[in-house]
Parts: sequence; structure tokens; C-alpha cells
Amino acid sequence: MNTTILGYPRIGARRELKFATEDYWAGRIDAAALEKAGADLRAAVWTELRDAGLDAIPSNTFSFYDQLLDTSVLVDAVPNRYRHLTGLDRYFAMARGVQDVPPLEMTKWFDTNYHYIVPELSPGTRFRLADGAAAKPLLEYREAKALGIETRPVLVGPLTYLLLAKPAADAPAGFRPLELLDGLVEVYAELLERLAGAGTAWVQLDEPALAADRTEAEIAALARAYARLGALPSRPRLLVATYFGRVGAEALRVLADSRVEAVGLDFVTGPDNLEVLASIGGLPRRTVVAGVVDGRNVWRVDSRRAKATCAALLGLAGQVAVSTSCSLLHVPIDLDAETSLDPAVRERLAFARQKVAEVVALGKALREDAPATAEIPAPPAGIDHRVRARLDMLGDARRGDRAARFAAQRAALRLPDLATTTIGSFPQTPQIRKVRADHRAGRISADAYIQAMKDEIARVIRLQEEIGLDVLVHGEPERNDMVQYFAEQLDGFATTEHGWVQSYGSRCVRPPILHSDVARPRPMTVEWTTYAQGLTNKPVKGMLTGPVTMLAWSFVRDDQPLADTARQVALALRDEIGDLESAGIRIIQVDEPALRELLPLRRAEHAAYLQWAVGAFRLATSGVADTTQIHTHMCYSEFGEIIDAIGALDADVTSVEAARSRMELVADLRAAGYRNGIGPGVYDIHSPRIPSVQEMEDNLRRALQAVEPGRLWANPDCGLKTRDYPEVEASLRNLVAAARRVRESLSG
Ligand code: THG
Ligand code: ZN
Repeated sequence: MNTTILGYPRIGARRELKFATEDYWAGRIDAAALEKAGADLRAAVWTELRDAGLDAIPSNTFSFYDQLLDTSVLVDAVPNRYRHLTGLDRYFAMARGVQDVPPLEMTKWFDTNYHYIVPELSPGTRFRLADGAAAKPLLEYREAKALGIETRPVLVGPLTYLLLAKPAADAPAGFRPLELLDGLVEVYAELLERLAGAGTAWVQLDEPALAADRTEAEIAALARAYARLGALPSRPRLLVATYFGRVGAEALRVLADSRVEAVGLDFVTGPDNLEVLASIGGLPRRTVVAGVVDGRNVWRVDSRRAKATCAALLGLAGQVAVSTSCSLLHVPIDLDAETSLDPAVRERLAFARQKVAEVVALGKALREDAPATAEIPAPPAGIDHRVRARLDMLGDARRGDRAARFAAQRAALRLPDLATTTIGSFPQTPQIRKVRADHRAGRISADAYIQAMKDEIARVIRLQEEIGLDVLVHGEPERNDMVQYFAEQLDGFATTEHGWVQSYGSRCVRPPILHSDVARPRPMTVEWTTYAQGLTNKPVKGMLTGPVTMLAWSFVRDDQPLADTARQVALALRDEIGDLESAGIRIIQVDEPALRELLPLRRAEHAAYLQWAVGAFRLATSGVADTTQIHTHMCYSEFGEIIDAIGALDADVTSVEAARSRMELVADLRAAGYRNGIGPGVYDIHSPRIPSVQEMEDNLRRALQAVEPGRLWANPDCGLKTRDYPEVEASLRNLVAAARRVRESLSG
């Protein structure tokens, strides 16, 4: 092994996989046609990688939905509720649910924007190597071999699989999936033996869980698993791939003491892996697969640095192979597909296809001990001296006394107790999407577009007035995505035409590229918001995306600390908030759904992260008068580890997902010292069902046990853009009725 990558995008350059799976779900194509689409995509990737000159090619990186789900099927960890189904129907039911059978849970893959399907295990789970089509690593290996391409099947490692699993609902309290390790390792042992029988020379076991804090018991489990697999009499050679950060010295020592032939280390997110490796005396008889090409970001490799890392490794490892830091799943496929990028930005970029070429070139340069080609350095990021000077002047920023703000806002806004509102977006109907698409393609004039958006805003305002909501929104018909919309208007960001990255299943996002200093050339939301405010006497809430979420869902420059970049975005938002305030907008919401997502994998780094994340939010929101009310919204989050940070944001009102946990979060927030307004989502918008007045009333009363009526808000738990109007109208009417009932009982 000399050059390799840890994985490749599977959606296809034109998102063929997305369209094929969605066609299959809609009944437009049959299973055979879907299987054929999958086989074509796999063959295209293997061929491309071989032709690019990569000498070790991964397989089993394809998936019809998700690699963790594939693993659950492979080891037969299928909950009983899906067992009446078979094949693809069973597989997709686990991912998406069917009629009365809910799907498995989905959650974030480490600190990326990819989501995996969470294995659900109980003490009764009996792992077994699936046969037939479910034995996917074996089938893919043979499929590639039939094309004349030798591959290295990639498996989710047994430790990572169990650490990412959750106990089934009926598991006894205290049950930990890791208790099932020995049984799972036997299935891996059987699989490795069968792969060896089929001629497989190498297998990759992904253990990214080793880049997070691990307990002694978990390290002991790692040792047991790899002692067993290493000792198999007949097996392929093993590459244990770690990524997403620095591996603990204890974990690395365990791998060094095992018989695995190669260890993958991420030198992009975890440059100090070099020191960890040195601290255990290196891996003198093994291969280190050096992740020097960034698999998670879009920048061209700094080949001098990459070569220096590889050179340092030569003294610490038996052999060195050049690789990506992690799977290329997290970057778009082909820079050549982009036709309208600024050349100065484009020159700095490499997408998956270009990164494979970088790995090959680095491998060649290392072998020949000379630069492969005369390299033209990438141009530097654009610098905005004005933005930098203003940020230096601003320093730390915070708002004044909470009690004074509360009183000032009570007097200025005159809102009732349990004020009702929504999170911001209203349904994005097919008509709205079509108008936006027609505008983008130049099929309708700018005037016609503006008029259509205004008509929609007027309709949404009338509807909210008629329903009787207290704080209105304009509904966001003009926005495609809450990050991309702002990126398109800010200097320092580029957006792509085809830069799709899988987010979950068939769903993709096109993360903007934050390449230079960020500045706001002109107001971004003021016209739409003031138009809406002009139509009503009720307050209209301005809607913005917070600095952390802007970074989390973009590709961000790596030539300065994230904290500095966050402050630049925050300054642009601060100016926008100032303009909204000057234009008469009295309530402004700054969403931070991704605050939890960027939390570092290692606890020792949490405090520093939360400090800059909170600082950026406060910089954005602290320029307003006491009478102006700042809201924030968070979702997809486990709040536990960030609960203090939510308080530190010091928003006047925080709305959060809480319906599924029956409002427990309200008491948790108060217990953590949070004293500002709270809008616990009183119904779950992710389901089409219409919540009754009674259940929302119950939720509000439960919340009132922990917060006073003047600080409690009644709202859904997230934006409404994915829902239909009939549902939304009915649900919001019930919500308003529930708030009124509670108010009346309080005053009566
Ligand atoms: N925006 C961005 N990132 C996100 C979310 C977001 N990451 C987390 C979460 N939300 C992911 N959820 C989704 C939900 C839906 C879609 C993608 C990610 C989706 N995508 C369309 C598709 O694949 O067909 C394409 C959307 C488009 O046309 O832009 O539906 O909200 N940045
Ligand atoms: Zn939300």
C-alpha cells in the first residue's frame, strides 16, 4: 500500500443515487432498476480510482442509505418490528419507517453534517453474519474483482459500531451496547475469514470513536476485540482507520500491541498524532496510513506540509502510505463541474476527484523523493482591513442588565403572558419553489419575482393575524436554505452549482465555501422584513442565521482560527441587526441549531469552543437597545453539554425542541441558572399529525411549573417549511387556543 483513500462519495456526480432511491420509494422504478443504478455507481467509482493511479482502492463505501445501517443489517441487528419485511423493504423501513412502524433514530456522525442511522440493541440481540445480499462487503469485493479491480473492503469497526448504538426501549436500565462486544467480534471474525477465502488482501476497520475521550473499560474492549481479530489463523491484513482527531496514546498503544498490520491517523484534524505516535515509540513494523489530504474540507493540499509530515513519519513507522484524513464522503465530487467560481477561489480548491489526484501525486513525490511537478502556490485569502479594524475595536461585547431589558421590553412590546409565535419559516409550497427556480434561471423578471414574494408574505401575514398569533414572521419564501441564503449575499463566501454533499439518506446539501474575510456589502433581510412589518400592527420578528451555524454548515477557511472567522460573520450579523432595528423591527431571532454540532469530540476542548461560540453570538446580538428583543432557536440538539452555554448566549428568549421530552428541558434550563424567556416547542413539527389543544395546554402547564407566565412562550418546536398549509393552519389554531386557555385560567 502506497497511496489510498479511506472512502469516496456514493451519491454520484449528478446525484444519480438520490434520484434512483427516490424513484424506487415512489414506485417509479423497481428493485432491479435500483440495484442496477447502485452497481453502475460502484463500477464508476472503482474505475475512476484505478484510472487515477491509486494503488489501494476501498470498496463497501457505497450504501443505499447509510453505512451504519448497512452494518446493522450485515450483523443481523434488526429489531423485531422490521422482521416481517425482507430485502430492500426491510432496509428502507429501518431507515424511514413504514405505516405503523417507526424508523430507527438518526443522529450526527461525530462533528460532521452527515447523519447515520442509530443501531438499536438490547441484551437479547444475537449477532449473526447475514447471508445473500446483506453480506455486502463480500459481494462488493467480488463485484469489483469481476471488473478486474482489487479492493479493500471498508467496515465500521466493532468498537465504534457499539459505541454509536443505543439501547432499545425495552432494554433494562443500565444496559450498555458495549456489553455485546464479544458476540459482535465473532461475527467480524467469520466475515474476515470469508473475505480471506474470497481472496481479499486487506480490510479497513473504521474506528473514529478513538478520536474522542475513551474510558479504561472502552480501551480494554478495544484490546480484546483486536486481539481476537488479529489472532485469526486465516484473515486479510487489517488497517484500523482512525479519523476526526487525535487518537489517545492508550488506544494507539493497544493497536501497537495487537497484530493489526496498519493504522490510519488523521494529520489534518489531529496534527498532534505525530507526537502521540512518537510517545509510544512509533509503529516500527507496521504501515501508517497518513491522512494528510483533508477529507472534510475543500482546500487544495499544502503539499510541502504534507510531505514534511510523511517525512517525519518515515522515522516512526515501518512504512508510510499517503491517504485522506477521512472518507471523502464529506466533500463534493468534482471541481471541474463548477463553471462560475471566481478563478482566485477556484485555484485554492480540490473536491473529491481532485483530492484523489493529490494523494497520487504526493505518493509519487515521496517515492521519488522530489516534487512531482513544479507547484504553483494557491492564492491567499482576501483580507478586509476595515472588518479587521472594526473587530479589534469591538473586543468583547455583551448586553446590559437582564432585569432592565425584561422591563423595557414588557413596556415596549406589550405582549401577553404565554405569547404565541412560530420559529420563522412557513411552508415552502411547490409554487414558491417554482418562482424561485424561475427567477434563478432568468425565466421571470426581478420585478415579477419580488412581487410574487411580496404576495406570499402578505398572505402569510394575513393568515397569522387571522389565527391570532402575537409575534408574526414573514415566512421566508425567498430563502432556499438558512445558510446558503446568507452566504450568497455576504462577501467572503462562494456558492457552488453542483457541490452536493450527502447529509442523510437521499438528502444532500450544498455547503457554501467561506474563503476570505467576511463582510456585508448591503442589508440582506431588511426589505422583506420591513415590507411584512408594514402590513400589520403586531410585531414582526426578523430572522437571521447565527455565526456558529453559518460556519458549521459551510466549508470554512483553515488559515485562521474558527474563532476569528466566527467574529467576522458575527460582525456582519451585528450590522444586519442594527439595520433591522433602525427600520423599526423590535424582535430579532438569531438561530443557532448547530451550536451543539461543533462541540469538540474531546472534553478538554469544550470550554474554549463554547467561549468563542458564545462570544460570536453576543458580538452579533449586543449592539441593540434594551427595548429590542433578541430570540434564538436551537434544535437537533442534545442540550446536556451545552446547557450553560445557552444561558451565556443571553438571548431574551430561547426556543428549543422539547415536545418529545415532555417539557423537561424547561426545568433543566432553569436548574442551570437560565432566567430569560423560554419557548419550549409545544408540538413536534417533524410529524404530520395535528396536535390537540389539550396536549399543548398540558405542555404549557407543565412548563409553567418551572417558569413564570411572563417568560413562557408558546411555539412549535421548529420551522414549518417542510409542512403543508392545511396541517400548519390547524396546528397553529390549536396552539393559540391552548395558550388562551392557560392565560384565562391564570387570570381567573
Ligand atoms: N441546512 C444546511 N445543513 C443542514 C440543515 C439545513 N444540516 C442539518 C440538517 N439541516 C440536515 N437536514 C436536511 C434536510 C433536508 C435536506 C437536506 C438536509 C434536503 N435537501 C434537498 C435534497 O437533497 O433534495 C436539497 C435542498 C436544496 O435544494 O438546496 O431536503 O437546513 N445547510
Ligand atoms: Zn429548528
